[in-house]
Amino acid sequence: MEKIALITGITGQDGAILARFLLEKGYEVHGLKTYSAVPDMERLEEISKDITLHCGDMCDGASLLRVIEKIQPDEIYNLASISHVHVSFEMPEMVANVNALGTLRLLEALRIMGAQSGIRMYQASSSEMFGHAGVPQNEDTPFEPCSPYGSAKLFAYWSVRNYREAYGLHVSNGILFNHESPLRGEEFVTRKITKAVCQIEAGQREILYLGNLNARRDWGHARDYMRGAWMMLQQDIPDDYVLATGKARSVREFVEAAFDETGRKIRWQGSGLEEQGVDTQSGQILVKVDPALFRPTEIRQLLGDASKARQELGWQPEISFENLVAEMIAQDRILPFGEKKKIYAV
Ligand code: G4F
Repeated sequence: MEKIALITGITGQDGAILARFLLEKGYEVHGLKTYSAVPDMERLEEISKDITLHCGDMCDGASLLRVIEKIQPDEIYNLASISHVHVSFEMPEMVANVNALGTLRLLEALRIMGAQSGIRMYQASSSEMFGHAGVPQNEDTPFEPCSPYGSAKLFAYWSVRNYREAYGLHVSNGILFNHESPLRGEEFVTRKITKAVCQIEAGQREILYLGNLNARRDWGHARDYMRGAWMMLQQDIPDDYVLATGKARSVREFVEAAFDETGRKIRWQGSGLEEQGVDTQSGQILVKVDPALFRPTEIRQLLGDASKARQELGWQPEISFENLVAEMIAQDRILPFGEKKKIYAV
């Protein structure tokens, strides 16, 4: 019989990628969609006929229970979140409500349904929870979050573990390091870079402004990571797993890789707020630093060790960093001027 999945946060990058993955596996896919005056359905356009959306919100526990009772899913993927770390410093209470209490509300709904319902839940936990912890980071690394986003995600993480132990629920945490794709929102650094690089290539823009160029992240491809999320729920025993590539690169290196795709080499000159990225051939200044883009506290480096997922799930990333950057550039090249794109066959 075909399995039924419910995805919260289905309109985001991961939701849209996971929905496609599950449809290909023959699942009946449902999504929770919050009310919005201007619905953000762009990423789901091509599969809109194949999925069923339900109105509900992570801040409304009754709506979560109602949707779960109605569709009786086999698997729930909790991807709903306010996911921008910088924004979490501006709206910490809202972020805690959605990311922390929202997960608690979902767990309460599962508790009411009872462990015998057999529903399995995946929680989108985040490497942001590691914060200032030393690298490499794995399931045993003590968390040291340093943003309201990281703290909220940590509350959700522990709630999942607590409900698993206390009520026997089949709930698992995926501790995912940064994962990107052409569907990534333009407010995140990778997509901001690839879009700007394509605009510069097309002569539509001169300069890319960035914040902390030294920050290092372990960047993988969202398609690999959503496959890993699914693999977690296929385990008989729920558990927590890190998904990561095991390689960290700086924002500066991501910039270089993106320009490289368009045939430009970047030379860095100056330091701190005065640092600039210059085209080695033309001498044109292409990258500058904008202090407004710095965060009140910043994670210097995230670098994951996914040995457990490799050994127990048989998971490993298949898409290289170079191919990720190339795919993002290729998609942003299609329409570099911000028009609506039809790029979602990822
Ligand atoms: O792309 P980012 O905004 O991602 P960040 O903060 O690492 O968070 C992402 O990954 C987490 C997993 O670790 C998720 F939980 C979270 O939801 C999200 O998906 O920033 C990456 C790095 C940061 O260090 C930031 O300070 O890039 C640095 N950065 C430098 N200039 C910039 C910019 N980030 C953004 N967004 N914009 C800039 O102009």
